[in-house]
Amino acid sequence: MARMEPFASRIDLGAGTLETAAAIIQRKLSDMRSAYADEAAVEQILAAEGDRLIYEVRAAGIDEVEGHIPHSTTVIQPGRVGDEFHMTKGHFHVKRDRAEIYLCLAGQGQLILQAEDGTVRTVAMERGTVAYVPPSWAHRTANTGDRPFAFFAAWPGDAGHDYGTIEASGFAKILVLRDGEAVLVDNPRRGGRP
Ligand code: PAN
Ligand code: ZN
Repeated sequence: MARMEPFASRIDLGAGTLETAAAIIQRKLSDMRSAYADEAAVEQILAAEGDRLIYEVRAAGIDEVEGHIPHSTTVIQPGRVGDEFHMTKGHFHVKRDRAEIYLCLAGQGQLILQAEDGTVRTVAMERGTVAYVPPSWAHRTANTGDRPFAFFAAWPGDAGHDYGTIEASGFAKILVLRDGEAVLVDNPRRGGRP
């Protein structure tokens, strides 16, 4: 591996964002149409109000190769699509045995994890929560609050990101607002995606 100069970044601890980022990725509702269970709600939002920013990832720009520890911040805007909370696309790591660490910096949300056999778990996150994504769990985060939900993430450089598995079948469960509470319910579209 080529020698790399040491460096430091700054995180705005109020907003929970990397102030200087080598790469910024914005995910809008139109980028993740198939991620939400309520297809009609997606189309209704796009028609009525146009596109919507769901989340932004700011990455430090570390090479995604073995030995490095890439890291980033993610900010998910508050809101819902139908009754499903705004969330990230979610992914497995290509190398399934690569873990990850999340540190919540702002807002409130849930980390939703799914094992290969479809088992789903959630971990509540608020400022100061360090959440561990163990090897072999797909992971996504959802904003369950009314402010932006932000967290720092660091993962092994050779983990890789497999979005296709989740895009194809979705998570077995979705996080929705029911009677004022965030609850996990069966995904009505699981396995039945076009
Ligand atoms: C995170 C995620 C980030 C955005 O840095 O990449 O929160 O979520 P998606 O990648 O699912 O769009 C991470 O888990 N990296 O491995
Ligand atoms: Zn990951």
